[in-house]
This record gives sequence, structure tokens and C-alpha cells, in this order.
Amino acid sequence: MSMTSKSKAVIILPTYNEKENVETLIPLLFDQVLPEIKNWQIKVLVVDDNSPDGTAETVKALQQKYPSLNLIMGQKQGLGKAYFKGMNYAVKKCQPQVLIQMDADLSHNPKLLTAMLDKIDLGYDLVIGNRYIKGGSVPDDWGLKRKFLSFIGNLTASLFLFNWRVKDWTTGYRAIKTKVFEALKKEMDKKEFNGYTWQIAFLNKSLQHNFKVGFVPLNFIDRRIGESKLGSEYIVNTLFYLITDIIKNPPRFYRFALIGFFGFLVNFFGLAFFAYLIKDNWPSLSVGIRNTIANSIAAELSIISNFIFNNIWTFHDRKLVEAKEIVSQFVKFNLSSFTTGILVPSLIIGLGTLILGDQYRQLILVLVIAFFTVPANYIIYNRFIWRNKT
Ligand SMILES: Nc1nc2c(ncn2[C@@H]2O[C@H](COP(=O)(O)OP(=O)(O)O)[C@@H](O)[C@H]2O)c(=O)[nH]1
Ligand SMILES: [Mg+2]
Repeated sequence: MSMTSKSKAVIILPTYNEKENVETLIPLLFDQVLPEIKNWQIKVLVVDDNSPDGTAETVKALQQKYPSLNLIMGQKQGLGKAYFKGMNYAVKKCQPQVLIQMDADLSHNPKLLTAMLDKIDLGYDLVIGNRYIKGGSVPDDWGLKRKFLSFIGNLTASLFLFNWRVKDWTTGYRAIKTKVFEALKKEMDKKEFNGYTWQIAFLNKSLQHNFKVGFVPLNFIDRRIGESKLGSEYIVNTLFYLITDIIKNPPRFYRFALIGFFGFLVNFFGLAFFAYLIKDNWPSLSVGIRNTIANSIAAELSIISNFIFNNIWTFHDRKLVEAKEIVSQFVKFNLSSFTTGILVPSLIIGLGTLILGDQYRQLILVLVIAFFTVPANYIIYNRFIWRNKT
């Protein structure tokens, strides 16, 4: 392979008081790690925010020895802002295909770069070092409290963003295709992402833009020198981001759930309404039959509401517009809803009230819907009614 066919990457090292760490990391990169990565031409860019410990002076001295070492300096505005400035600069200066985020404190093993770039070569747009997958780890000496906080943090992010594939939202070790940064640049240029919220937001936005995200196991090492700059800024900004994002871009499952809940209300009150109506008009009907009929009518009303609102909101990106399509899918929707929303619940309500008594009617409905209808419908809607055609 000739030199010119090599792809270019820039490792961005944000630093704030990392003098002693860069003294180790930079020679390690240039002398041992980068020469082993044959098919990539890799440069290093230190983004130092005028560290009072003189990190920049150390980097300048190292630049004498390593011509591919670059440095930019500025005011301290936070980790996210440092990445933003560094990425912009790197893209302008040398048009790399890939931008790499790496902590300067030796927490991120530089040797993992090979595996990350291999994944990029396989077609992933964003590859993240993941501490919480098989082969990855956090330090043994992390106390129970720190492990628990990290767990709660990831759980909160996954819950808000409704993504369970990402196990490590906050990891800072990442290989990012430049096209991903270019696509997100405008959205990421916000004050709320100046700090550590950058990590979660960047990853989430990449997923929202349908970029292909891959994972490599990361064995995270605690820094030996200096201290973490992670502060309470992070919790406030991240919660703010998660809350505004769930309102602005509610995940599909939550839309489905909300529409389904509305349909459930139609069904719930409809059941009571029609049950009384039938009881008044045909008092001779048995309790099981009466409630089965009442639920059938109420449920059909909720099916119509569900179809309309799911089509225009939950699956707006796969919206059915042609009359023919709408009719055929509505028939399927009715068939599946009849099974999951009417047949099974009504039979169980009929059977249940027969065994337990009329007073359990609404309770049985709630249980059947939560544990059978909801999961079954979500799968059916995604696979058969509003299929992803891309
Ligand atoms: N330029 C710059 N670098 C920062 C800033 N905050 C953190 N860093 C760097 O980002 C990396 C990760 O920060 P660290 O404090 O170790 O975070 P932790 O690993 O999550 O505890 C380190 O290389 C820090 O020096 C900042 O405001 N500006
Ligand atoms: Mg660190």
C-alpha cells in the first residue's frame, strides 16, 4: 500500500493540568503505538486550556521531537468545548477521515486504537470504548458507591433515550468519522454541551442520525497523576439535556406507549360505559357474555384511535399515505389488534370474571394489557404494520 492511500486520523487530547501525563502518553503514542498502525496516518492534537501547571510548555518541547504533534490553546470552557475546538481545527488543518477522542491521563490504553480503527474499516461511523461489555472493565478499586453511581447514570440515560444497546454512555474513548462530526456540528455547538454532557449528547445524536455505532471492550484505568475535572456541572447539564431531548424527540416506544395509553383510556371507560348500557337493556345476559361484548365495542374504538395516532405520530417517519396501503394495513392492524387487544383480553376477562366475579373486570383488563398487549403490539407494529423499508 502506498503512502497516499493511507487514511488520516487525528487523536485529540484535551488537557487541563496533565503535564506529567502527557510526558508519558505522547512518547508512548509516537514511539510505540502509532508505528504499529500501518494503514493509518495519525496525527496528535493537544487542546490545552492554558493549564497553570505548564502542560503546554511540555507539549511544545515534545513538538521538537515529534513533528506530527500539534497544539492549540485557549480559555478553559470545559471538556466538550475543548473537543469541539479541537475537532474543528483538525478538520480544517488536515482533512482527516477520523477524529479520535482520548483522555490525556492514561486512562485510555492507546493500544486499543488498532481495534477501534479496524472497526472503522469495517464500516462503523462511530466506535466507542465500552467498559460495560464482555472484555471491558472498570478498575477493581472503584468502590461500591462509584460503581453504583456509574450504573445509575447509564440506566438513567438508557431509560430517557430508550436505548439498551448502549451500555456505556459517558465513555470518552471514541473513534469518530469526520462525517459524523460534520453532521452534528451545528447541534453540538451549544453551551449545555461545553462540559461532560458532550459525551452522552454526541453519542445520542449519532444514533438519532442513524450512524452506525460499534463497540470495543475498554479496560478503564484510573489516573495515577493529577485529578479528575468531572464536576456537578455534569449532572445538572446532563439531566437538562435528557429531559429536553425526551420532550423534543420522544423515543418511538414512548410515543407508542402514550398513544396506547390514550387508546387504553378509550377502552377502559368504554368497557364500563357499554357494560352498564348492556346490563340496563339486556339484563338477562350472563355476566361473562355481557362483559365480553362490552369490551369488544370499547376496544374497537381504541383500535381506530391507535391506528390514526400511531400513523401520524409514532411512526411519522414510516407514515402510510396511499389509500390502498392504509386500507390493507388497517385490515392487518385490526386483525392483530383483534387478537392482542380484543380476543385474548376479552376471553380472559370473560373467563376471569366467571371464576373470580364481576368486580375483577377492570383489574384483569389492566394486567392483560400491560403484560401481553403492549409488548406484542410494539413488535407487530414495527415488523408488520409500519415496517422499516430501508
Ligand atoms: N482542554 C480541556 N481539557 C479538559 C477539561 N476538562 C477535562 N479535560 C481533560 O479531559 C480528559 C478527561 O478528564 P478527567 O478529568 O480525567 O475526567 P474523568 O476521566 O471523567 O474523571 C483529561 O485529559 C483532562 O485533562 C477542560 O475544561 N479543558
Ligand atoms: Mg480521567
